Amino acid sequence: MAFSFIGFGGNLGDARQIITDAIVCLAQRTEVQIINKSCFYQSAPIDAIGGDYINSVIRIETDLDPYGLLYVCQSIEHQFGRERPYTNAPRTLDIDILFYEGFEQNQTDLTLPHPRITERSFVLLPLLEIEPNFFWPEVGQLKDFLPKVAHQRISRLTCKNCDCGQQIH
Ligand code: PH2
Ligand code: MG
Ligand code: MG
Repeated sequence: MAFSFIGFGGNLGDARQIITDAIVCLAQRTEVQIINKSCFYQSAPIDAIGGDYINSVIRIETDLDPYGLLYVCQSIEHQFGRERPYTNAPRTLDIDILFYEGFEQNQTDLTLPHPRITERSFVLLPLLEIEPNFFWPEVGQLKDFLPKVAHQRISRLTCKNCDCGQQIH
């Protein structure tokens, strides 16, 4: 059993609903347990065109190996109509494995940890919401990277089960 963080993003269609449904699909897999879910965040597109994104991060525990988990994530993307006409094109659903316990590699089909975690507020803020002291030996405390992304527009959206909703920056 390993823990892993997974990031969700989308900027086509009802992205909040799509991400909610995609998390349900993941939770239905017997090899995946959802441990924690962040709120939804609305973020300006980074290195991409199109409308604002909805983003969220979850922590899971899983019996799947990294490639097994990648396969499951890609099949859920496909199920929700993900198309890849060009790099960073607007999308209904993007599911990225951000971190997989004890696993590091740099391959075109799967690079872990995700190479841009520390550069993107839409990953850092939801991840730190559910794991405020996340420490990654090669990189250090994740929260130390927040000042570098402070210029990226993002706001936490109001959820049903928490009293969030304040503007972050
Ligand atoms: N995903 C990208 C590129 N840019 N920008 C935001 N705000 N949110 C995303 O999920 C996102 C992005 C490529 O996966
Ligand atoms: Mg992505
Ligand atoms: Mg992706």
